[in-house]
Amino acid sequence: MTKNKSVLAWIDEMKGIVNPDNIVWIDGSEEQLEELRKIACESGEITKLNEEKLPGCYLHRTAENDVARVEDRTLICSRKKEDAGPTNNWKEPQEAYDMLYDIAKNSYQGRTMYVIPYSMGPIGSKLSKIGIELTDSIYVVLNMAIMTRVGTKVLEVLGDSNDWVRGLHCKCDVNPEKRYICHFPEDNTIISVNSAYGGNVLLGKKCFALRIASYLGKNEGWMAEHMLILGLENPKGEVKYISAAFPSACGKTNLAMLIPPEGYKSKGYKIWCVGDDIAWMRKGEDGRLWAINPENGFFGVAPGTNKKSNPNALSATQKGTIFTNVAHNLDDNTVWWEGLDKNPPENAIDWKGNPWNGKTSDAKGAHPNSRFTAPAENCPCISPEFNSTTGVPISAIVFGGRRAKTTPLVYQSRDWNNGVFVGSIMASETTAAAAGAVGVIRRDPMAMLPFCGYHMGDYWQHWLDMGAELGDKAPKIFNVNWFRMDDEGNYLWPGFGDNLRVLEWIIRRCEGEVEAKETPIGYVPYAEDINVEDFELKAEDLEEILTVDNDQWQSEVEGITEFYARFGNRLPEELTRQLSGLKERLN
Ligand code: GTP
Ligand code: SPV
Ligand code: MN
Repeated sequence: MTKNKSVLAWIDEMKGIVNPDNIVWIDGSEEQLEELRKIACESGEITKLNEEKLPGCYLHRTAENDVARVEDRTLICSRKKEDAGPTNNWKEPQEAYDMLYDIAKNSYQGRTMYVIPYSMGPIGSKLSKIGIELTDSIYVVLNMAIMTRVGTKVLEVLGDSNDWVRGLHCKCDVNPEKRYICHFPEDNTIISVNSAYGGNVLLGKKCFALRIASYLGKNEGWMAEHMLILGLENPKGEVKYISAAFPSACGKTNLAMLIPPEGYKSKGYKIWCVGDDIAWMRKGEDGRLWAINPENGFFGVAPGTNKKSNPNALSATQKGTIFTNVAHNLDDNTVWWEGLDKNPPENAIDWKGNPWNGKTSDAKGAHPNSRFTAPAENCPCISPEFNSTTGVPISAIVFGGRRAKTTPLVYQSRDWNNGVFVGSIMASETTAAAAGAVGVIRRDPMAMLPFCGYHMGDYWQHWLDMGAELGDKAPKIFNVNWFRMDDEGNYLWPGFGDNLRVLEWIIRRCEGEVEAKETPIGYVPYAEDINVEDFELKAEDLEEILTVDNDQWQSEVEGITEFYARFGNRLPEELTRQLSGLKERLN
């Protein structure tokens, strides 16, 4: 399919290691994908679902030990240890290659090597980048064919260039003891062994589009971020774009596809989804920051997705979708997950593959990190700019996380540098998207803790540098928290569609249309400036979630000081200044 020497030489080298029975190049045609679906159905790797209710949809179950990203086994193999920084696991590159090739040796024996040429971003766009993933899993091929743009056309655009990301995935025997997700930023290379789940193996996603791309972005003067991108259309038909970074399973997909509350909808407000997980952003010719979504599909959290919370996501999953680790309803050969509706199936198979009665069982039918892989074009609110090769201009950047206390519903940073500070001190409760404890507060700067491919201190400096370059055309930076709780553990803010009330305030701030209250941490809305039309939220609850509590922030400062200490002399001085500024304002 290609004469590209660098591609052919690398595939030859990998072939010598993994030793496949045969090689199949993915050309991107529907015929080839359909043939692969048939083979995977025959082997039991995937199950075809009800063609009438869920046309072109399939169910897959991963191994019980392989249901989420594994951060402790994810490594950045830069030549120098200090370049990976204190927040990444590191291994010396040659040692890592030796270890990985030893594990990968002959692992394709009796299997087929699938060669997936893929483009992150619209094929041929100057903002896009190309990768080639080798895998022995049809499930990975089918997912990549939804999540990215794959096939012959990608190779045509690549031509004989050597500018592409190598990705080797070996499922091996899914042994968690030998599972490694390794990145070689200086070699444009990713190697993933002994997993077959999501972000560990769909190498275009977190491995390339964030860990490798963040490193490329630093060297080439652009940004790769764990952000959704949405367009907010007002009744005049003007669309303003917002990008937002929340940690895994903290609401990006939901916000990106939000349905406005009735009052807003009837006036003509609308949300357009450009992306739900990753943004690549660059300074455009007009000096503003422009963003594309490098992906072509949604790998979304299933539990909690329903007609009320996210009808657009649900609707996107009604055809051509792969479901992973949800419950299988045997009565009508469909799928179910916690929070889909109040009517769990009685005659079902749970995510572990065991018979399951949703009416009587206490155990979950779907894994909390079960997911759908749905084509972006299925989404009813997909932006007309989704395939734009130039991307969309960003007016506001929003950070956010899960914080039961401390962080108010929304605040605006004092300026760009203060906004970088706000992103750097983000903290959030952990979720099921990664293996490990759930609900523990941890620092997750810019929602990039598990995804930054180099030293986090240098990454912050890159953010500061981008701001200096963008100058007064830089987007305004905000922070939100949909997850404030009362003392009984109930969410104070209803969230979902009502989050538009906050987005509207953000855009009005960008346009200079509304005053705000200055607090030590930044600018907070006056309660009367949050539109509460047709809204049941009690006035005192709104006041409560807009409150900045000095004592809580004093102890927050201690946590930040401790966190910052880990970065030594690679912590930008500007951030030390920002922290001192916050301390002074609190006193
Ligand atoms: P990744 O795909 O892992 O990066 O996650 P994400 O950031 O896209 O999160 P997603 O939108 O899938 O939401 C994860 C969970 O948070 C789901 O269970 C949602 O129901 C819940 N959630 C999303 N938005 C809100 C909100 O505004 N309020 C509350 N209370 N929960 C929310
Ligand atoms: C996340 O964990 O942030 C995800 C899912 O979006 S995964 O692709 O597994 O990384
Ligand atoms: Mn994500």
